[in-house]
Amino acid sequence: MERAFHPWPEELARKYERRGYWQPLALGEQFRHWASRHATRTALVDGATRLSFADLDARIDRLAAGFHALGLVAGDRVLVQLPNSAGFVAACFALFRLGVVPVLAMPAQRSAEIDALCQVAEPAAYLLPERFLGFDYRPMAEEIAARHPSLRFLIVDGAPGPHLTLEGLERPRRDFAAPGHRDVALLLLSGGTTGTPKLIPRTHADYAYAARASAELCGLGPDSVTLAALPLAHNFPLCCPGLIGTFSVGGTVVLARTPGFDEAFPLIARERVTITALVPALARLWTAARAWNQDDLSSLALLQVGGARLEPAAATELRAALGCRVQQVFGMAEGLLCYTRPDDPDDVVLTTQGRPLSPDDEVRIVDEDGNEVAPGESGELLTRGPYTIRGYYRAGTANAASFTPDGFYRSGDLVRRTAGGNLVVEGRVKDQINRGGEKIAAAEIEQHLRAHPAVRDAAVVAVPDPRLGERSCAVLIAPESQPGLDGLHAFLRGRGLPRHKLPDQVAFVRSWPLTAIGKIDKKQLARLARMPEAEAARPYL
Ligand code: OOB
Repeated sequence: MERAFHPWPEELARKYERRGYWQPLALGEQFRHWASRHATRTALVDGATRLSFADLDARIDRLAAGFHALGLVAGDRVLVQLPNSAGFVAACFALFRLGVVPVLAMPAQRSAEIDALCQVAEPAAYLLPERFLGFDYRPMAEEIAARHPSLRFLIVDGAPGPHLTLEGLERPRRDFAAPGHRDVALLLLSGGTTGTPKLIPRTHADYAYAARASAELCGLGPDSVTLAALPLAHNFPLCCPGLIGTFSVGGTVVLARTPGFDEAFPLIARERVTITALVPALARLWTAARAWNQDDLSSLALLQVGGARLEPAAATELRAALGCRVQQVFGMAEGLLCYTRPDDPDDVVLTTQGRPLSPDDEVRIVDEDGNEVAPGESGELLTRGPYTIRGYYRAGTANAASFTPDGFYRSGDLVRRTAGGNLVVEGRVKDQINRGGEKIAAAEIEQHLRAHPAVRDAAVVAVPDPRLGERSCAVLIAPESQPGLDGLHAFLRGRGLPRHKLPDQVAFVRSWPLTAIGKIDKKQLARLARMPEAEAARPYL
């Protein structure tokens, strides 16, 4: 089996501990510590359910005992595909307590991706909702369990059926040996650039550090109320500072099932939410809704926006529409987090993506040959530091493409540094589409398209889009018959792809334009996809 985890060099690990970044506590014990300090305060609001820190801590203990009774042991993996819910939160921390590693899948993911995750992570259990947004997860989970012998348990958060339920697992509290703080705590999904998913092993110590330092940077305290609007399986609402950062200071986390303003605005008004995180595509929708929406959003002090480029004009409008400060967040599940600071001047907040969180984050901006560019020039961002991984989980030789020999992560983002030290994201060199903050690896979709009987070859490119930032266009060579978008969608759904990975438009070419070294020239294809005729061929948006 490939190496699961690439630790930091010992000398650096000791330095991060000496500097207090890495605390000698696993996340489950961290929560116990926070809960003892803030026992009676409200930790979590999920619909009509309100849990104090003590309530949540007790539920986590009962669930940990339940997972243990199933025979799950430290180092095992459990696939968690739950929407934002108390069950998600309690289950993750229960797994942290045992040293069992949650693999966080998005609720929107479907069988092709879940299959691929199971192949890499070989989880022992799969935690799923009964239904969410009209989709019944149980038949999908049953099919997946039939294909992956590692999966011993399907655990449903919901009504009892033939499967175990999360509630039914709970057992009386007992003590377990806590995992080490340098051990892997959880596996996050990478946006990816290849046909196979990459998993990001985050340790207890590094993840807790990112959450605590982010909470401090954002000025969170016990009176902070954080709305988790984006799916918690994403690093941004989970840890930047998100749920974990809010818990670390005794604040309250309010859960929304979906990030739409129709659900979020009434929650902000009712719970007096002070901070939340969004991607730019949603920020635009929230801005537009304020033209007529009357909910009282006066409690909202800080709106964080990240995951994709936020245009300065959109940032200005957002601030005016919601009447709060805006913070740009340029982050990645692999680690590095850049933030504009709450007291930064307007031009920094509106036109840059901020600067690194930690004094020990190292950033290099390099040209194609790996040489550092002149100050102010743009180049690829490479980074390493106290909460940036040194390798993907079980990725073997693929890590050589994503990390330099001296441990820098190659982000694939093109950035430049302003004179004030802030970063501006100018583009990317990775073959990815950033569709409203959801990352799509072109190679993954191309691989599926090539399986279509009429398709000889396929390339997927990004097209600028006013609502999503970018949408996807499939460019196909299909000499015999040209499949329409409807047919392609049906085909790709049948192969287990989720809605957001289906191409938004399709175009055809007879042969590929090639670059000087003979690669498919995707820049040319993107120009083709932007032409009016191609635009007309996109009924789906
Ligand atoms: C966040 O994490 P991921 O892992 O889904 O995606 C990371 C990539 C970055 O490499 C960059 O390409 C893009 O998303 N990105 C941005 C951006 N923030 C992320 N591009 C332009 N402007 C920004 N502000 O997306 C993520 C993780 C933690 C916090 C926030 C976002």
